[in-house]
Parts: sequence; structure tokens; C-alpha cells
Amino acid sequence: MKIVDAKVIVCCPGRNFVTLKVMTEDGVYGLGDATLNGRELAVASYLSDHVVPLLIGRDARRIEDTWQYLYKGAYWQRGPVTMSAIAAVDAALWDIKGKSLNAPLYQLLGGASRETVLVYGHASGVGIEETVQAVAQYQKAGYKAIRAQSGIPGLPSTYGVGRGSFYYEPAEKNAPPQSRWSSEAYMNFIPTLFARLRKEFGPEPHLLHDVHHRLTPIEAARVGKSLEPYHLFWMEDPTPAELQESFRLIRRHTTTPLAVGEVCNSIFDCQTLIQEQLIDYIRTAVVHSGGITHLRRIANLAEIYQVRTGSHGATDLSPVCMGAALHFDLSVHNFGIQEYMKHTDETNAVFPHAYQFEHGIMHPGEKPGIGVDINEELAAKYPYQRAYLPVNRRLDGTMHNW
Ligand code: EZ4
Ligand code: CO
Repeated sequence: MKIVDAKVIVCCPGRNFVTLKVMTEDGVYGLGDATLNGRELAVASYLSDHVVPLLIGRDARRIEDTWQYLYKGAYWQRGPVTMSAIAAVDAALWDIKGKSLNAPLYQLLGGASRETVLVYGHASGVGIEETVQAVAQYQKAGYKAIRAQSGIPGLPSTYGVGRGSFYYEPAEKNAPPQSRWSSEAYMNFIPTLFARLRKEFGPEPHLLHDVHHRLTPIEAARVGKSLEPYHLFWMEDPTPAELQESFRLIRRHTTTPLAVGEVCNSIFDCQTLIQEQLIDYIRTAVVHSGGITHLRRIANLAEIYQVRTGSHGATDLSPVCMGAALHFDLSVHNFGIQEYMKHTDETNAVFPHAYQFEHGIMHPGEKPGIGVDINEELAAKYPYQRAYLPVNRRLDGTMHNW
């Protein structure tokens, strides 16, 4: 089954998405998400200028060989741009395989290991009261697991505080938004937020929290310890994971479960974290870590160390990625939880999909392949708009991790 054409579709139905569409000689096509928030066109160029010409004439059924061909063949291995491009090809080929065998992707991955996929959404507010209300709204919408972020007294803005209920979108058109940070203010405040949430909502709902790479290891250890009474489902990205060994220190001090991986692109970025059991959840996503083929390797390594998956699923990961993720989540043995933020109505119209959300859980649906399509005519009505993720400075002006 020869690949006869492939094209890169860039559109902005509320936010930018890069989608690869791979066409085969018998008319079956597959889709893959290639969106890298704030650097979308770099992946689009990597695909259309360098990868698409290599795909024409290849056998679409040879997923593993194509993965190795693009990875080893590039010589310049790994990195977010390369791995997002390979991920898009990989997902598109899995989609084609599913469609050509008339089976939903999860059936090709070993079948369902569970009946449904547990997801969590982001509740946020400018202060504690607003965050309490947002968590209540999510509970009402059926969510059993909720990430809570709140503005911090004394700081003009904080990571993770959304725009209206149920939508969270950090990227902004034309120039990066500026935000300010104080680890001291954050560390003093954050236990009061979770004390209040537990008091309000009791022990049952899973509560999650994202530190977004902002603390030093010893600060992260202190926060993890201070949150222990509120038994979080996880504390995410407490310190940058570039230096995987830093998590040894955090781990020595706290039993708060840790989740890392949304910026990891390959198994080598999280190998120490997994093999030393320094984390509890690995958050690598289909789109940013080499597709289904490579994500399986990461999850399989994680399984033997009792690390579970908790894939990134913010709104900058397109419905094509969400669909693929849900098939993966349903089938992989060591699944933990899936992040899920609702896309806008415009995005959902561009990407009609079979997956469904109900009562805090999701299912990828039974359509062959990934079960997500693209309406190209509609997509063409939303041209690309340059947008950037925020930058973050400490109160004295020093650049910090966002
Ligand atoms: O900042 O997806 O856990 N979720 C997150 C996200 C990321 C964005 C980056 O593009 O941290 O909101
Ligand atoms: Co995060």
C-alpha cells in the first residue's frame, strides 16, 4: 500500500494546529497531529520540506521501519521539532492501518485493558474563592479528577489561570505575554489553597496541581511535604527535568506523587526518572514524543518500574492527538490518567471526532483508525496566526521558567 501524497495543513480555529494528512494509492488516508505550541511552523517546514518527499512511494504498512528510517535517517536525533514531525507520520500510519483493517486503533494495540479512560480538567481562579467555585463547576460537569491552580496574593498573574470556565489558553497573538513570579509567595500560599479545597470537597475528588517547572529541588521538596495532608493525585513538574537527577532530592523528602514529561521528547529524556523510580506518572504525549510507536516504548519501560502514564492533553494538542491518546490510554496496561481540556466549538467543527466525554471519563469510540477527521474547507477559513507562550520573570526582573 504505497503512500502517494502527504500534505501539511496549518489552521487556527481559535488556536494554531499543524496536521499531517498521508494519502495512499487505494484512497485510504491517515492523520497525525504535529502541533508544537508557539513554534508550529518549524514542524510544518520540517515535514513539508524534508519528510514528505521521503514518504512518497513508501509502503504505508511499514510503521516501525518508517519510524526508524525517519529517526535514524535524520542523523540529528531527538528534539521537539524532529520528534513532533515523526509523531505526526507515525500517528497517520497507525490511522491508515486501522482504517485498512477496519479496526479502531486500540484493537491494534492489544485491545482494551479497561472499559473507560479517567481524565482530569483544569480548574482555576484569580484567588482561592474563585478556584473553589471553578472546582465545583468541574465536579458538576462530572469530572472525578481536577487540577487546581490559583492566582497568588501579591503577584499580578499566575500560570494556569484560565480564560473563562472550561477554557485555558496560555498562548497569545503576536508577542509573548509577560508574567511575574515569586517562589516565596507561592510556597507560602499553596498549602492554604489545598487545605481549603479538601475542607470544601472532602477526601474523594482527585486533586492535581502543576508547579510548571518553577522551583528548585529543595523548594519542591518543601511544597511536596506541605501538601501531604491533602493527598494530591500528583504534583506536576515541580522542578525542570532537564537534570533528571534533581528528582532524587525531592523524592527523599516527600510522599506526594510526582508527574513529569510534557516537555520530554524521547525515552532518553525520562530514562533516569523512570528507572530510579523518581516519578509516579510519565506525561509524554503522542504528538511530542515520537507518536504511538515511541510512546509505547516509554510506557513499556515505565511499566516495569511501576510508573503509570498521565499524558499531556492541554488544548494545544489537537483533537487528532487526543483521539490517538485515548486509544493508547484504553489499551496500555500501566495507564494512570489522561489530561483533557475541551477544545473550542470552532476547533471541534474543524476536527469531527468519535471520542466522547461523559461523567469524567472518556472513550475513543469504535471508528476504524484514530476516529478523528479534518474538514479541510473549514480549516482553510482559519489561517495561521503567529502566537507565543508567555515568558516569566522573577520580581527583580530575572528570567525564570514559565
Ligand atoms: O503549559 O500545554 O499541564 N499542562 C500544561 C500546559 C502547557 C501547555 C504548553 O503548550 O502545563 O498547559
Ligand atoms: Co503541565
